[in-house]
Amino acid sequence: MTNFGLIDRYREFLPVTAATPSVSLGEGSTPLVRSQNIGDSLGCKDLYFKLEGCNPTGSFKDRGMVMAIAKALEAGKKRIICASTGNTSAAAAAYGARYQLETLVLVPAGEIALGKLAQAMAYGARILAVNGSFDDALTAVRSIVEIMDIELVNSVNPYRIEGQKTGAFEIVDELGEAPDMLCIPVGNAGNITAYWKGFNEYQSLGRSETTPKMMGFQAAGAAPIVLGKPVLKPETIATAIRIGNPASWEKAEAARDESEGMIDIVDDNEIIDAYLRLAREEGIFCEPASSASVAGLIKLPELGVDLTGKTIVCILTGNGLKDPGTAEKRALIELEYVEPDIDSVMNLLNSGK
Ligand code: AN7
Repeated sequence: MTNFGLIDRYREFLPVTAATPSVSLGEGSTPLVRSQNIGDSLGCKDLYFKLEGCNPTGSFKDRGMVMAIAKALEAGKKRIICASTGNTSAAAAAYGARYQLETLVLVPAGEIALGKLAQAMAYGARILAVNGSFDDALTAVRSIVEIMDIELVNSVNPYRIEGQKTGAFEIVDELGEAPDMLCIPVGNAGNITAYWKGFNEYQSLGRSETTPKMMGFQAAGAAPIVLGKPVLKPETIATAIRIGNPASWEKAEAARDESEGMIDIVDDNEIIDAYLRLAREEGIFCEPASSASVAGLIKLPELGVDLTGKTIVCILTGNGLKDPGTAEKRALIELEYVEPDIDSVMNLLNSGK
């Protein structure tokens, strides 16, 4: 099959009919990589990272987008729109281009990572940089769809959640059982909602006996769910989750409460420490928002959560290449300039530096 994506793989669990067009960019089936160093240092039995940055546009958003686009095409839509901190816009622009839908993305001006903006440009979307936050952009988009014939592809579109729940299916299919805990970054809260839905559906179907505790993590400057009130000016180095008023707020709380999990805070230093540990101890380069899941996991023992003997999966939502600016600033290693001959190289290496 040339188009083997997640709709083909999980068709029976998705809202797909004979009328739903076959849509795929080869998303899903991402690697579940066992931790080589961090898991042991924390004393967990098994720690895995799900590399959602291996999706076609470099983030988990492709899982939801493929489903939203299939249903938009099925409904005869010609245009799509989203607000985005970057990854949703990249995914919308890619699938929009592939299926010839006019794509309009609203992003907070000056606040999205360079790689994501480059993607939206390359895929040829129309990009409106709004003078405001992601939350302002989403509010605008929700009003626009009231008066324009254009499909909303943010995660308030239920098909996005349907597609994203397949991440949970893949984990259970691969491990043969649900993990004890799932650690996941929380921004607009669509993904934690989707994973919880997926784990529950698989359990009802008898594919797993248990469901995991859902451990969500927000950035300290953008933690409305933890604080219990919207954050008007969210601030964090993890621009993907710089969100002050998540659309799926109640559903995230339900996932937390029903699973007996938690939603907690990680600050920017903890996010960057985890980001560097993932790169330097695991060989995994994810974006800062993604490493919030691991920053949170690293904090759990301090919060009194016992990790001994536990099987844990951290969702690494996006690729590190999305945000070269943060790598340059926070993972900087000085280049050592040298002439291209053996003596110069050896002199430099022996200079005791
Ligand atoms: C890498 O692209 O909201 O809690 O507009 O890009 O489901 O919002 C991105 C969110 C985590 C948070 N990790 O997921 C957008 C956007 C990365 C992300 C999240 C996002 P949700």
